[in-house]
Amino acid sequence: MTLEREILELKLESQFEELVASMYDKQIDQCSDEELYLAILRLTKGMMHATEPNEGPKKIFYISAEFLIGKLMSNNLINLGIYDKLSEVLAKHGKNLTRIEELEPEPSLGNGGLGRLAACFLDSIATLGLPGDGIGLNYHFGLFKQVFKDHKQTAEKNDWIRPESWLKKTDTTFEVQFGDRTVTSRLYDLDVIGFESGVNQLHLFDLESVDESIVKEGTIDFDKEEIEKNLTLFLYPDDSDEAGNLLRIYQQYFMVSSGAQLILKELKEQKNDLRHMYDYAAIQINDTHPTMIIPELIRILVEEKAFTMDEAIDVVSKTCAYTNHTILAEALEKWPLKYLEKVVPQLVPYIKELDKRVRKKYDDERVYIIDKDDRVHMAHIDIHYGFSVNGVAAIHTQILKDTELNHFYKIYPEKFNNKTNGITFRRWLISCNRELSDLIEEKIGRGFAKDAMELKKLLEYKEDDGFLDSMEKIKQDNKLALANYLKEHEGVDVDPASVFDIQIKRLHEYKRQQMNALYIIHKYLEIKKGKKPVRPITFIFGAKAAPAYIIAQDIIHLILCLSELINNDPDVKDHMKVVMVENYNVSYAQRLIPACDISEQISLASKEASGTGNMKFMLNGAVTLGTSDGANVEIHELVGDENIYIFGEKSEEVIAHYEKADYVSKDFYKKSPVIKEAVDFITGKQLLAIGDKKNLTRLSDELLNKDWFMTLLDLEDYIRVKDQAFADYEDRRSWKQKMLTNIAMAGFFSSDRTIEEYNRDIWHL
Ligand code: 26V
Repeated sequence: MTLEREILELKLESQFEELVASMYDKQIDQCSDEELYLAILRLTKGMMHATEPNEGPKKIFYISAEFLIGKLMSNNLINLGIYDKLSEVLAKHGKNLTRIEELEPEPSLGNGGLGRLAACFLDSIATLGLPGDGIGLNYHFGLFKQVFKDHKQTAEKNDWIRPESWLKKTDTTFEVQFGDRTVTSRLYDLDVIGFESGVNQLHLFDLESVDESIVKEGTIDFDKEEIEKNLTLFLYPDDSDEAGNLLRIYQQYFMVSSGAQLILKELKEQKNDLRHMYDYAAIQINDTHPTMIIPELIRILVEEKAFTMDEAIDVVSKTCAYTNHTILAEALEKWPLKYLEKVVPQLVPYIKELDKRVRKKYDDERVYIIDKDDRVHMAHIDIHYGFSVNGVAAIHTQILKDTELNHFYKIYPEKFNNKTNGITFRRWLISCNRELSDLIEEKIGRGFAKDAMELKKLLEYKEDDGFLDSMEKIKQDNKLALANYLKEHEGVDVDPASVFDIQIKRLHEYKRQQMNALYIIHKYLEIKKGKKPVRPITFIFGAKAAPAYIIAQDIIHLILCLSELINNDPDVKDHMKVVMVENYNVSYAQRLIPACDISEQISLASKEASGTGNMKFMLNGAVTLGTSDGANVEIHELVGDENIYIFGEKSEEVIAHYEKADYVSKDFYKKSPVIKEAVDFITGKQLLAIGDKKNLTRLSDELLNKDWFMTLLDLEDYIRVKDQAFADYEDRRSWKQKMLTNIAMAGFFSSDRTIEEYNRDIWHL
């Protein structure tokens, strides 16, 4: 331990005691957990405030509609280097830091991977000592809170903001002008502390006139037209109708206008020459949601800073870079021009000008910004008027180049680059699986916390039974802890000696939770026929579905009905259990991932841009069962055939099915008795006795008549390979070696590596 650290730790105890005394006039042992939570919050905020900011000549602004930061206490304490000491101090007074942390409300400022990636990136940017701030929105109720009623998902608001929180209200306000009104935005800041490094900021803008009371109790319903009151209440409100879509555009412009004003204000304060903006700032546009920052910056430079149009376009294009996170057509934003005319009429002439310039240069409708139906393709603005376009895993970037964005790739090959996603090991190992992290440290030292590639050193222990056993013991303890938690929170008994098979991610047909459900039906029927698995299996799901996404709701309904049927069937319940956890979120992920044996990554090949859950599971010693999609491909390359279970058709084959339109799900149903039996079960007597006929029939019809994401195509291969994985699990020594290889090879997926690449190739800070 360095002298500096020793002094810090010595001081910490007295500092905390004094703080508690000054706040409550009590000693630590006399305080409630709530009181201690607030004291730790104050201590941590104070220490972060006192930490040097990361500084340098150029700064990255990461602008994103989502920052799925999760609870912050543990992470901030770890990054400040005081987690263990504080834990010890509290324990001395009979207090438990883990229990205290439970009191922290979890903000849900993101949907899933895209938002969580942004949060991991902020951690890595700060850890690498790079100057870089996030820009986003301060949604009061974030994404909804999921509550199950009658085996269906219902949505309630998640109010996470308390009088005392990590948020710091600032004096900075901006006017944001819309076509039909002007509102005021106020800046709230969150300190982002790097691991043993400096501090950056997450800037979250809020609507000054926001009114929480317009949301009806126990729902997420509110008047979508009351923009002055609702603008920052929810993340991505229901976009199934026009009012919802307009609200999204209002939100996006609110973020972009506030963000642009903030960036220009900073540049001015530092007396930087706007004509060389790109020497001082890079703006990373996280998916298309913040795209309007491009025309907005151009507009400001022209109208307020006396730039010519050519100059403004040139400067802005050299400052902005775009990350694509999906190839799903329905997720690529195309706003009707008439919506933009209503919400942001001041941007429309600029968007038209940008389109005109494209049309003058390229005689190809596919690259126009405004299409023949007067829809504005947001990604096209980013690609033409940004200097970099990146995908988020090798295969994803390749698909962008070869098919989805091929006509752009032909014009701008130099702009395209890949940045395979990553995760922060501080949260996804050190914080969520302290025992494993300590075991690793015992063997190879603590270097891996900052240089993740050091994990490779673990390969030396592949034949070390002592080490393999310790690793297995930790997994077993984590499973037991999860089983207890599930008992308490979901009211279900699971056997900690069973295999834990986990699929946690947003609910979407392309992610194919329905295929997993069909496997479960198949297994259930086998057990009923007397074919019992050698070891019981626990199937765990966690997923929220967009409220307006009907089939996704039906899939949740199917899983919840299966869970009801199976967990109560006396012939079956000792051999398998199905659990769908309620309100899956970051904190839940931190409990589930360390306890997982088999990580389900079963998207239809070509559809999952990267996935990041796959990386978190691998790092915690789970073995992947997956398709050749997203980052699974890179995991496969790293760990080799022996240490992963890959099945299903490859992306080229899938893409060819779409091109030829030759996939007919009914054919698979007719040809395979196993498939037929499983699909028929969805609308069979047993499930209809539990569930809702309308939902189950609709889902079954969808699978038989459309099945756009080709569930039945891969089902038989999925069953075969999954059964193989369960069989191999019984060769305990070799399974432990698979676990070890996965952990040891996970270093590549550190978000520190990803951010180093962004900086090296794109930002040049
Ligand atoms: C958005 C929407 C919005 C409208 C309706 C349907 C729909 C479907 C998907 C999306 C996804 C938006 C982009 C996204 O979240 N992509 C995720 O980004 C992660 C981080 O790069 C990546 O790991 C995931 O594979 C990718 O799905």
